[in-house]
Amino acid sequence: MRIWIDTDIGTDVDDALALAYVLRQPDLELVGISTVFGDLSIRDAIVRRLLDLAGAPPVRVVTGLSVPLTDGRHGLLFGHEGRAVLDDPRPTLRIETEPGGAAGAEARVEALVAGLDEATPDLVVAIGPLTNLGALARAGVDLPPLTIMGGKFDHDRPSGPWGEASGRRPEWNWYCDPVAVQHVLGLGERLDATVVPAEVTFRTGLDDPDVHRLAGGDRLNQTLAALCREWLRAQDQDFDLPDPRVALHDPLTAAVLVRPELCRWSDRTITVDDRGRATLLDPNDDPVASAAGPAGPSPAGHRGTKIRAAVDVDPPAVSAELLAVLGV
Ligand SMILES: [Ca+2]
Repeated sequence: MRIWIDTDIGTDVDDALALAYVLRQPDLELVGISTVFGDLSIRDAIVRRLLDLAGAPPVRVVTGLSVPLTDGRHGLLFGHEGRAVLDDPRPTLRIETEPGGAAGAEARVEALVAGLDEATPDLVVAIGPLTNLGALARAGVDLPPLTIMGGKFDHDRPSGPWGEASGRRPEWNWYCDPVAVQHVLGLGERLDATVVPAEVTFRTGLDDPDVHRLAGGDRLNQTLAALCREWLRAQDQDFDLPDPRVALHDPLTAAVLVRPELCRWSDRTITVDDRGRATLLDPNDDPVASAAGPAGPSPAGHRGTKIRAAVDVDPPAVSAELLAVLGV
């Protein structure tokens, strides 16, 4: 299966773990990568460093859009990005205008179109804010089938690093650029999307012995272990979170391409509001759907989009699959 990854690699360690998984999973062929959201010089450099550490064959890396399509949202980094993998990284923490202005943005969208056309992926794994894909949808470009990490459909199930209080907080990727999500969902019947939402992904994780196993592996795995520890340190010291952990949001989203049995799946009809809060429009008798409560406001002219969503996961099987493919 030919895979393109669209990623905000560098903030949470899970994008790096997903990239390594795709590189080492023999049933997946990585044919291209695009970066998105914030200081992309840092994200591009991390991609190239990990490709080098993996001894991967040359693969195209396309620099995407730094600034969300949504007014008032900015491209954000937190300051720890690049540590443990780059020499002396100095990320720009906040980007409010697209580098090169409108012409720069247009050139990067054209580069994305050209890259996807040449790479002919069977599928795009979208593991960051949907800015790049939303810009393509807005430009009328047909997208390959998507597998997306994002959204939260069960708002009553606590999920996320902020614990109980985060129950009604939108999921990060979709919060960062809700207009981009609306453009992607606005493709309607032209969209073939599988979504792995936060209430599922937050149940997965690597524990300390797992990270220790990575540290005993090859250079790529040693770097992944160092990135895991940097992410745990950032959660503890920079974000002051009570329960730092390495959740496997993005590796799970990649792994279901070859191991769909890691999750239980259901067809859904969803909409996303202007804050990035997802709502199910097909409650039926499903306990997950009915827990989401009444449908929220729909974007103008948008009556919901059919997707396939993960609704349950086997967490130990996810970490076991990741570590097995990474060879530790
Ligand atoms: Ca990500």
